Amino acid sequence: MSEAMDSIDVTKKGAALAAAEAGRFDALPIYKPEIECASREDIRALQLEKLKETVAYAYERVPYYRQKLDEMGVAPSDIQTLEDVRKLPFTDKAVLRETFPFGLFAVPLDDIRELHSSSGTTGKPVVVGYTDDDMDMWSECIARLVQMAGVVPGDIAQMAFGYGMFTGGFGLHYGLQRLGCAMIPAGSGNTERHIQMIEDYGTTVLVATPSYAMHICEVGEKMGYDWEKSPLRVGLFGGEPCPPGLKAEIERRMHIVCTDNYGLTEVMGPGVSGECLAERYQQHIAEDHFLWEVIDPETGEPVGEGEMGELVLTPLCKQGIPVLRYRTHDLTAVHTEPCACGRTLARMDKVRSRSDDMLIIRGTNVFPSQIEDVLTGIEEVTPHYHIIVETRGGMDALIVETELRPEAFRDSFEAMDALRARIAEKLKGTLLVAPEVRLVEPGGIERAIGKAKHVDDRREK
Ligand code: DLL
Repeated sequence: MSEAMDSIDVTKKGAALAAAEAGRFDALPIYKPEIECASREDIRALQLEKLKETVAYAYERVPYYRQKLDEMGVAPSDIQTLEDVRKLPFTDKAVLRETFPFGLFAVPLDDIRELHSSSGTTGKPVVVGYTDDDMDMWSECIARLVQMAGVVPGDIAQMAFGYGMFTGGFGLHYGLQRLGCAMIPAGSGNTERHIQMIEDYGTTVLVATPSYAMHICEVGEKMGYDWEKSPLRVGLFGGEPCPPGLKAEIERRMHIVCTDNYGLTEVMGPGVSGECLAERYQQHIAEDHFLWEVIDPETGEPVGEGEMGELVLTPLCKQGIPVLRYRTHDLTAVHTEPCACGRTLARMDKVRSRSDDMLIIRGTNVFPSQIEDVLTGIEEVTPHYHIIVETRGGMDALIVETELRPEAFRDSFEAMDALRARIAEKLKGTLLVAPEVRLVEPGGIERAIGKAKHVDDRREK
């Protein structure tokens, strides 16, 4: 532990979190300061060098990109500045599906050590492959972000993501081991056993989707488990949006510090960005491995610095599958001013919505995150909700199911109806569409053990 830690009161939370709470970010170790704290000029120079290599590599080795660039009249040597990335074609999920399974691979299968895939709901899955070097880079990106989140070597980390083809389980597993943690590969599900293991093995770090962490919290409370006395101190969340209200509720009820990390299968899996302990609603991007752009999803043109748009990522020097300008559909804004934690890596705002999860209800655009924000501001209901859209008499009908907290439950029909009307009114004020609100009894909304599915669009197509 660094000398700067000596003056800090180390609580159950552990030295790293205690330092963060005291605002002593100088006392927190940084995994790779030569990159994470490099000057913006050095980061951009490194990105340019790697971008040139990536484009040449994709052109040489992937027939799809060679053909695409030839059609566009672009040669790898045309990439002379970072802005030249705009000369390159976008890649979207459809391309990865059309080339299923190995069409975009740049190396023979002999050189692939691991395959993962993302299922999606329709069509073929997206398959990605990692070489030895890719695996090494993946583990390092995650080691960096877990250290950023207050995890330290010697921590005992319990995995509540599913293993298997999902990138979340193995990705975090390798990265936590790289940092020097002991892994408990519990996997998702069997919630009571998770709680028992936290107690028996002295687990200090829990890796889960925020939805599943909330469920683990509730099941523990029902079992009479005292989270305050639990050895657990860090929650590493990812794989789905983590609204501020949900995060605050989990932190309060489980007595842990939670951070969020982001990534997607097509460009690597988890490890693209992670939240530090200073700036709690943004995530540092591993810019030495990912070139980011933020574009207007309609026009494909870049938006101004710090403005909200769709995140586009180009992994830099990934060997298994080089992907150029991947359109994530995730909406965020990126900021480059220095962070109090000492890192200079750009920060992206937490992803709350995707450009493709917008619902158009009777002509009005509605994002599920807007509904979530209204509900988290109402103290009588839990963070669990479900949105149904159906066609009634040829019109769109929006139904919001929200779950009552046990203490908010009243015997009187009038009291419940008044609450329901108040929630409907608040939602209408924000969405400009009148929803039907259904109050569901405590525990009545199905819990997710992975990513929560909040929307059920049953409209006639
Ligand atoms: O969810 C990778 C991952 C696993 C990241 C575990 C972090 C932790 P996919 O299954 O391909 O990969 O889903 C990727 O999930 O485009 C986002 O829409 C969403 N997503 C992932 N992490 C976050 C996050 C993994 N922290 C898609 N916040 C992405 C918001 C997230 N959305």
